[in-house]
Amino acid sequence: MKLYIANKNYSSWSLRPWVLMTTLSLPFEESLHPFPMGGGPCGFEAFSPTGKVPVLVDGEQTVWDTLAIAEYLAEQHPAVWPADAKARAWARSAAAEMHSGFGHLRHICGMSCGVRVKLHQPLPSGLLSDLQRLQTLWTQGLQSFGGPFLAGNQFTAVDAFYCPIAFRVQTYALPLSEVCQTYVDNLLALPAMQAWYASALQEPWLEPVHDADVVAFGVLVQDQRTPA
Ligand SMILES: N[C@@H](CCC(=O)N[C@@H](CS)C(=O)NCC(=O)O)C(=O)O
Repeated sequence: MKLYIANKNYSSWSLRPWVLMTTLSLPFEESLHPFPMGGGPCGFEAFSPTGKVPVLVDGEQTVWDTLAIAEYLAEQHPAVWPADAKARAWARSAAAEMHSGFGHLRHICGMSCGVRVKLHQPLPSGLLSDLQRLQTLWTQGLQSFGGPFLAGNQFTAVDAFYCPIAFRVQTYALPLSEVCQTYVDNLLALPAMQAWYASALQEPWLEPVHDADVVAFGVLVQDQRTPA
């Protein structure tokens, strides 16, 4: 299988299947295509029907969109979703909620793994309501299924869907309850997350449009990137 992704520093959607496949040891070849410097067409149409990443290619089969990739993988690898039916239904709901929701959080706190940003105070009300919903959801999962992952004791697709949030919490120092911060710390400590982060820091493509978006609601306090 070949997984097409964009910059590890910025591409939150790319991270989801990458961290899922890496953590579950599903073999794949990575094909990374950086965003064009300064904006403009990405050229992803060469391999992606939507011009977006991620895209999974398995022989003759092309699968685009993160949720579809998770379901495609699950057909061959049941460990993608929790074994327990109740946990599985909850996990699918929570992953779908991430897929179509948390718009304020995604807009205000664009992913940039290698930087640290202090958000202007007070935090926008939309961001606060997304954070409240996020914590209600995470706490419910962690308590209902026993942790340390959202739907039980195994890392599954629902955790992969929230991995970009872990990097955002780190970048923007988002305020979370102790239970939710511990979950974030667990995600950040995963070998796959550490590997993604290390690569993100070394990427040579410091893209000005993404970098401007990241400080649209705050100020840059640290840039840990060391472009190779
Ligand atoms: N719903 C899509 C979203 C994919 C997406 O927006 N990807 C971004 C990168 S993180 C992209 O390819 N942007 C390029 C563009 O829009 O031209 C999915 O889940 O895969």
